[in-house]
Amino acid sequence: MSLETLGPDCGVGDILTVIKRDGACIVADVLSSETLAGLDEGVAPLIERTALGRLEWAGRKTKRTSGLIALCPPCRPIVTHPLVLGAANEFLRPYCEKIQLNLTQLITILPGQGAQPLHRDRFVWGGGGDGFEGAGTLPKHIEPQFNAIWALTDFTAENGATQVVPGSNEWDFARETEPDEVVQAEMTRGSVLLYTGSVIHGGGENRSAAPRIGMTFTYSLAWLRQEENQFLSCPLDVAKELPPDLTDLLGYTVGNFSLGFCMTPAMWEAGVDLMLPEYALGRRPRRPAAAD
Ligand SMILES: O=C(O)CCC(=O)C(=O)O
Ligand SMILES: [Fe+2]
Repeated sequence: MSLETLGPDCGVGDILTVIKRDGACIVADVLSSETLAGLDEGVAPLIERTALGRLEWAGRKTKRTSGLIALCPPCRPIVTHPLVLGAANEFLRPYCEKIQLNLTQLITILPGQGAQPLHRDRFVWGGGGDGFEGAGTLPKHIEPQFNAIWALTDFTAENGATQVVPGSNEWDFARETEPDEVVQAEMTRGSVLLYTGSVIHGGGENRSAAPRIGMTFTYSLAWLRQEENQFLSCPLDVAKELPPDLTDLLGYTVGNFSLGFCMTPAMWEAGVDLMLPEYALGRRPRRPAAAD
């Protein structure tokens, strides 16, 4: 078993075909060398200043840098990359009216870091197994999440390329993974691993002498709580300067109908009568809301 790797000219439909079957696929060589150079410049000082993980599960020789929308301007256009955002929208559309940005994180796996326990990301919303035991979960037929991990270094079997269990998105949650069912997402720098919230995966062991750097942006149904609180990670004063396609993804818009309406003190003072988050950014909503 292996992960299917699509070329950079693939379309959303090609991605969806593989993702629905395997729960994951790689799109090779998506980012240009100029884009990668800009990202390197933006992320290097952030990674430098990020502390090592404090929990075994997250990795004590792993650095996790979140808050990327506010902290790292070169990351912003990657979040709205048309191919990945198109695939995220298409994959999640059966379960929602809108999608949102769920989490931003640089994952720097340093030499000597062991493999992360295998897991399903969807269990952040509750559910069984793999370290996320808890009461309640989303019904299995709802796909809550679509993920991208962009390779900022090559991802190799030695340096901790993400481990993935293709097809496990269809498994019963209780089924155990056999070692020969695990493959690694080996890919060149500038490629992206796409995978669903339901597929079993985890960071790989870094047996090399250099860090493995992944930049992950995950997307979820806009009616779910975001894993990373984007309103605190990217507060109003920063969000005001960002393009609407990005602020919509952060959640500075309603999730549907009235979901996520607001009345800030400034909106109150200004006598704004439509309680839509766009007004908090000093903008008019792009589309009239159903609540008008
Ligand atoms: O770093 C990776 O390759 C995957 C990390 C991951 O799955 C996670 O932190 O949830
Ligand atoms: Fe994960």
